[in-house]
Amino acid sequence: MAMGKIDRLFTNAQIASMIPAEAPYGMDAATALGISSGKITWMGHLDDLDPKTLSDSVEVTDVEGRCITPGLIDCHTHLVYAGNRAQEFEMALNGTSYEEIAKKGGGILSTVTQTRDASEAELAATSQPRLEAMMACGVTTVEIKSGYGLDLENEIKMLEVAKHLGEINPVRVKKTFLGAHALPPEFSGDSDGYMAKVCHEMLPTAHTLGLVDAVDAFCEKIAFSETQVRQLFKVAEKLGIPVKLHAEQLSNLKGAELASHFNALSADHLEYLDEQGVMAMAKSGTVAVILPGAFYFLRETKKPPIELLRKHGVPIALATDCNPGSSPTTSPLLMMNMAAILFRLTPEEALAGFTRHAAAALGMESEIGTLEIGKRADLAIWDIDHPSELTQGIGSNPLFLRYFGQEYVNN
Ligand code: DI6
Ligand code: FE
Repeated sequence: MAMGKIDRLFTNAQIASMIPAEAPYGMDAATALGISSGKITWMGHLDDLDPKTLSDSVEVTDVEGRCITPGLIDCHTHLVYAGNRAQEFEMALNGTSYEEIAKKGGGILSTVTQTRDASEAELAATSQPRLEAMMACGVTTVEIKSGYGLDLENEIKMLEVAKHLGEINPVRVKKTFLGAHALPPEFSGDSDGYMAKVCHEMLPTAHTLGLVDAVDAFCEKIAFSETQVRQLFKVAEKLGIPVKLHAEQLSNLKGAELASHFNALSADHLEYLDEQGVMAMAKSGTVAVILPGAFYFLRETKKPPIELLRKHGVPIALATDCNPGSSPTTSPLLMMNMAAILFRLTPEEALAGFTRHAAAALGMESEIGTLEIGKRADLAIWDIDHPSELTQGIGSNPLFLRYFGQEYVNN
């Protein structure tokens, strides 16, 4: 066998491969799964397994009828930050809007101040428990954005911390440069000047340091215009870095169309997305990343156009958007429940949103996101009878164990 003998075998499982097939959840028939050197190399029935393909030291785990899904992928997070914004939460409950808080120098900028003040070690230490909480929910891949540094030194510090967290934890971290998240106070009144710095200094330097897997921006009236984002995306294109965009979260600036024009991996939030934007995304294969946590927390009432996304065949991913201001959560499972209750996603769509489609939103669909021969052995094993239970529970966590590559992690 080209990939080596099976060194790890899970038996007696219900395998929800999430491969699009006629069977719901891709639960075709396989009840056992074999792994060699961190990759899936065999799926089927134990009776059909040729013992010669097993390594002498194979470790076998009988999961006693439990459900195996692909490890969850959180494709949109701002997990690295310092401090918290509980006091703004209180202001919001007293009637101040998110936009008003941002204009008063609160919002994103208050996290910027706290993040700038933190050392690399402090930032890593304060972010680590959030990553642990995600792993405890079955997450095996997480995207982490910069965007609370907003200058060269601090954006790089954030990306270094994200990279470091991926090195010291059994989880895959993808790093996204979000220098164009908000206007830093020192550039007040000069957003073009800041965007020029982002384009010509910050992004190229972070890229040269190998810290940028994708480029993101916040296209919104309180952030950056379509023209400014276009400028950034042109630079990303030249550097060969894929793009994604916070688009149509608070208003419709046609961000999704712009992102699609640059063949973006994803356009995210999308509450104010219209059919033209949906069609542009369908054409470019851009994934719609829906963030129910931010919708819920900001008490938004305009729902993302799920029916239009379905109609035009745009893949729908879900993510936590883990951040201190608009979505303070580390629970993909809670997001799946919210997506079902608030937006009427089916439980199968919700799970696809944290597996197959999330992989596509990171440009990693050939490596992760489904249980298939040749893909990484990133598994979540759940103490449930059927995968619909993952979406039905409100804040429950039936994770039995998580398997990441060669490491066996029992949470
Ligand atoms: N949209 C959001 O919901 C987050 N960023 C963004 O562009 C909010 C981030 C924060 O408030 O700290
Ligand atoms: Fe976000």
